[in-house]
Amino acid sequence: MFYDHQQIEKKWQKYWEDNQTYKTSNNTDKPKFYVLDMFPYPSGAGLHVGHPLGYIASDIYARYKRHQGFNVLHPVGYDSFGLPAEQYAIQTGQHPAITTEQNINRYEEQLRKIGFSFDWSREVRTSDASYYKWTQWIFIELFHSWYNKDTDKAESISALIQHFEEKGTEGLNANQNDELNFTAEEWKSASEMDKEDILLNYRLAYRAETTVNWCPALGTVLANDEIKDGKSERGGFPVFQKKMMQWSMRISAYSERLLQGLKTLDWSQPLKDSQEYWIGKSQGAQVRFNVEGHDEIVEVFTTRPDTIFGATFMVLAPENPLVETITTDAQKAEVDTYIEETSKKTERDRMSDVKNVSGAFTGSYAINPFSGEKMPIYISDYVLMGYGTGAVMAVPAHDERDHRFAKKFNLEIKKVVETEEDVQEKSFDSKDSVCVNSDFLNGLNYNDAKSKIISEIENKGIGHGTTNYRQRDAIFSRQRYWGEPVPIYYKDGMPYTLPTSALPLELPEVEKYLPTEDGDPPLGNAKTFAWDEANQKIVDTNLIDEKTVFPLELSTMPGWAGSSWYFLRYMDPKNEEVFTNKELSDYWGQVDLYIGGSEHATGHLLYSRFWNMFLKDRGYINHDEPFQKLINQGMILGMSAFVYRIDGTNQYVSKNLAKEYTTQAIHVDVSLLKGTTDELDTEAFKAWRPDYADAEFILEDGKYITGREVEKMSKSKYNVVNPDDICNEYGADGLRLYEMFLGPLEQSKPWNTQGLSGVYGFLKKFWNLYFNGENFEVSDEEPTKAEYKVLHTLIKKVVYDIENFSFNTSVSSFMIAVNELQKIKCNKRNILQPLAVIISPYAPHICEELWSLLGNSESIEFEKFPVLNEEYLVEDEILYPISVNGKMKFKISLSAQLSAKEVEELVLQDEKMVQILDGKTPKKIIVVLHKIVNIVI
Ligand code: ANZ
Repeated sequence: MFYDHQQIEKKWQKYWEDNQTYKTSNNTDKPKFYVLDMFPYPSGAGLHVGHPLGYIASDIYARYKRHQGFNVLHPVGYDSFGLPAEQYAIQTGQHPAITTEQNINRYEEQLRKIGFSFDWSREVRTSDASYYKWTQWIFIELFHSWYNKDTDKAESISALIQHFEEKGTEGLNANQNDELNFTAEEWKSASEMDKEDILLNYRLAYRAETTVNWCPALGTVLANDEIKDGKSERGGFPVFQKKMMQWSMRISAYSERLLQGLKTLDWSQPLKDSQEYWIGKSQGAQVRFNVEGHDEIVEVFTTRPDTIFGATFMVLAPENPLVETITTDAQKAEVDTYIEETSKKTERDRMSDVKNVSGAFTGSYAINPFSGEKMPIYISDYVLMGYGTGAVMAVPAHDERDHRFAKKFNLEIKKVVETEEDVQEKSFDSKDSVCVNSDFLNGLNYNDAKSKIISEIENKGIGHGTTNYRQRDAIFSRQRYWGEPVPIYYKDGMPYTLPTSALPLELPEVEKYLPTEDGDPPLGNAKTFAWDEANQKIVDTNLIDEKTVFPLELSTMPGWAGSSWYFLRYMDPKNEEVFTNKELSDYWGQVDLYIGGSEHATGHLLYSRFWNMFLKDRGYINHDEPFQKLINQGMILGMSAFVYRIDGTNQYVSKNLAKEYTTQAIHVDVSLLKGTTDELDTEAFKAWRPDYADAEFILEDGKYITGREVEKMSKSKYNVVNPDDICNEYGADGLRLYEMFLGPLEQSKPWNTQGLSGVYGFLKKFWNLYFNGENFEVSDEEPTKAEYKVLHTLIKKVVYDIENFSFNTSVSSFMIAVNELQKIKCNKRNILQPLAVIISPYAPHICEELWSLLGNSESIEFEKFPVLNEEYLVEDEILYPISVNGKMKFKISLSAQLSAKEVEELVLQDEKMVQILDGKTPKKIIVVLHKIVNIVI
């Protein structure tokens, strides 16, 4: 019977939509299971076959869990704010909302074609006002919270105010920007402005001066990856490091919890390692050094306080505010020039450039509190202002960067030899270092020496032991248009949150998506974007009078805001009263399985864990960690194709002749190849682009053969394969099976269209099991043991595979089972009916069709997954090979229930054996039960 995949798939996709088959109920007594995909950014290019890989895996798992009797939440949505739509708007004037809508429609159409069991009714879009209303609400909550280190959680800012009113800062243990000290009286007599200023020091969403990459020509702050060699990637304009008032998120308050939480998660070790590295916990000490002739002190953070005897100079970050006060007149010019140079480098450049040591002397000296010696104070860009205290004590004999610096500036190098490790440790250049021996730490191992020196530092009152985290607070403002407006207005320059009743603060219309002439972000172009405090509404910008009408914040939120909590919104996507009802978030709880790309290892997965912990602290949800199990799917690689242009001509030479010329390899679109071969359709190539219209070709055997290479699948490499084309030709079921069949989920693997026909052949064979010629025909006869064995072997294998996320091996088992059933001509209902259920998570359309042909009126989705009966797997008969003097002579089938003795007897009675023995008595008989019988005569 003809397997008409197109008609079948269309029919079932319509059925699922009409019957809302995958709509998830919140009211059920079934246990819950939450399967989530990292939601896509809908780009203009649409999906290629690499995108659905993870979605197919999670869909199989979701369907499997439904068959197992779980209430499965398997939603989809769009991360729809972001740069590409805005960039396009700048070029074309097209409103990003329009492009975004078009892209989403295209994505939805493509996703629906693949037959995912998403509950479409729960779809969210981060750029919808009904969604970002709650992103803004969370921002407001963060603004009104602080981190209490004693209770180890975020608390309401009103609790902090109460503390100030009662005790000032006494007994306060908070996460903050600057250490402040004041009494309750001082707090009470402070002005409202001063109070607000103080509170900003503690808020979890706060405004502070931070160093950013500023590009004056583009009028915007750029992210590190938008800069190449100190210039903007777009336009090549110079970029400077600049201090700007920016919104930040106090994620650093959560560093320890983010670290500890990892232990409770079922994530891969490399993923945990990268989070751990990013958080970067290090234990050491903060030590204060006096500066000769100044009242100022230099405070350093060191992980090796035990090396303080070998500290011979100090290095400050060029941005350290102390630099200005301690630099002598004689050194001022040199120091200023150096600071100016540093401002052109990004932090990343500063960290990665370890070869070129540079710096300047301030002219001042610090005093080593242990040796009493003078230490010249330098500035250098290898010391970063944002880490530790922005200053280091340099120990050139023990630290590589300090060593390079000492060599360059001809500074003293002293090796400290007191601990066992020190003796073993290789010095960078032992010849150039003087050894100092401190009796104080003599003979101690590294850890003991470290604790001893820390207590001594504390005794001397010059510092204390401390833990530092590399993770910084996250900058939250973007000078962009296409993002969530920050719900803040300014009164006398001080930020205030909008009342939640004013939410959503809608993104205003603007004429231009570029910064204003005054250098304000694009929202500065909006005509109606001011807050009327008296009337509690958004009004015309011209009305700003700083009395009752105030300016609103003009920057927008970063891309990660909306994606940091979307998994909670899916639980209750339409709720207008709250971001998600508490009972529902209790019911759905953690995401049980989260699948997505490894590129989100440190960004999204840290920010969303942080927001989730915060919402837990404030009592809105009940679980600390959002994602219990996480799998990173591998990448699908494309097979790029190349033509070889002879330099300076428009002549193209076929691959195997190219060595004879000087050529340049140029990507060609893989759709220009003939069928599934490497041969270029030269006419199609000429028509591809005007540049190639009069291309000439040097052929081999009358053909132009392209070069092929495996690369990341990407539109820019012209190697993308569109899933729509595959669905048309082989069906969504073919695509789904094939993507899984390609290899283990977590590995990267090349896409090779040739393998598709094999999978399609399997589907046809599977289909035909249920047909006799043109007629659907299954028999109600009881299956044989052999038939049951095929079925139950498959159940055992597939259950194991799915539960271990080994989807590729299930596909091979399907093929084996279908081949065997075909061989034994099985058409029994009791085999074929459960078979359809087993295959349905992978190939849902064909299985629904067969299920309905089998006479069922409900969707196959609600059928229980077949249960394994081990009895069918017990072997009845064993086919024993009989080996005589090491040679296999014949085989004999015997009951598996027989003992070794019984097997021996039956073998000896066998007619063939009697002939071989020819009256002799065997010297030895060895029966390996269920395997083989060895006889020596
Ligand atoms: C003396 C010393 C001796 C150091 C030694 C290391 C080795 P992690 O592990 O990353 O925390 N450091 C401190 N603040 C810095 C800053 N703002 N910019 C650049 N470097 C900074 O590294 C901490 C170590 O890095 C500190 O310990 C300090 O150098 C340096 F044999 O102090 B150490």
